[in-house]
Amino acid sequence: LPSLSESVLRGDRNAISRAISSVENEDANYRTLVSELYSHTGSAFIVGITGPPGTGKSSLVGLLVKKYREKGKRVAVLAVDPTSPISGGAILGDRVRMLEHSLDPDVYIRSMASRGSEGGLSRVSRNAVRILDAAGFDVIFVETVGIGQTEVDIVRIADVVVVVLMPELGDEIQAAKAGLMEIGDIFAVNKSDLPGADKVVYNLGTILSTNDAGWRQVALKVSAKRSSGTDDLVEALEKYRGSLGESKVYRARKRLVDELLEKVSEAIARDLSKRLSQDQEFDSLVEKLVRLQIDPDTAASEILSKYYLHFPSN
Ligand SMILES: Nc1nc2c(ncn2[C@@H]2O[C@H](COP(=O)(O)OP(=O)(O)OP(=O)(O)O)[C@@H](O)[C@H]2O)c(=O)[nH]1
Ligand SMILES: [Mg+2]
Repeated sequence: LPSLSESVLRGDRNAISRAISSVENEDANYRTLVSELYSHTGSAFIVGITGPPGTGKSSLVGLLVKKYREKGKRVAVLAVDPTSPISGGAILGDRVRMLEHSLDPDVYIRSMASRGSEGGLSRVSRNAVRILDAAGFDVIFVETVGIGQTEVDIVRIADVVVVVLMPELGDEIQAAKAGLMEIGDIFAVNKSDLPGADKVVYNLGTILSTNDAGWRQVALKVSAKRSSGTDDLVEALEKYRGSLGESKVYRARKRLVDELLEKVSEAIARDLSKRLSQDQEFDSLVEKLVRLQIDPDTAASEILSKYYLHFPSN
């Protein structure tokens, strides 16, 4: 019998679903699974789709899936919902809208809702993307609602970030306020069938900038309702992908450095607090603090040096 990871590598849908559930629940097998699949990742184009609630992200993803299918690409969609409960209406709605793709064996759609610890969803999404990547999907769309500091840090998962806005939001200030200007590579002003889209694109145009890899942010008008502008969007995505070149490795490296640092610091913090809870010296330092016999910084540096760590100097 082939192992779960072997079945994922063959693109077996059932296996992919089971594997994603495994990383979603962080069950007993998930680490083995990710370690077996990891060397098979790295070839998918990971497209993050974010923006305020209701701007048409899912509708646009549906159309993008269609466009990439026409190019013969295998496409996966991961809809990550950090707020709604497991059976959230929005997710159900997304499923219905995606129904036309549901019979296509080269399209895989999965919704994930928030559960567990903080930062857990980013970790889970990252691993879910790895499974889809290893399963051979050419393009992976990751949809998240972007409202300022969301739990899912899409920039740290995706190769490119599309921010979806709409005219009804008022003006580009909304995007700036929500911190979306920094994370977007492409701004898609959706619902351009409604009045005001040109103004939003125009205003965005005045605040677009060039990132450190030399990519100039672009703003374009789309309408998921009328299926207009999506060719331009695909073209922008492909242009972006083409521009990545060597910097794809550079960006991936940056993401991995972040991930590794995060993992190690989390582990240190957890391990340390476990040890400190059983450390009598810690207790006596607390006692001294209470009696004003030592100040907090000195106490911290004492306890840290005991564990071969350093209190950061300013
Ligand atoms: N007029 C108009 N309505 C649109 C367009 N695209 C999407 N909508 C509508 O906007 C609503 C939200 O669309 P979704 O695709 O669910 O938006 P979303 O950004 O995925 O929403 P959340 O995931 O809940 O944040 C739906 O009622 C869509 O039918 C468009 O181009 N024009
Ligand atoms: Mg949606």
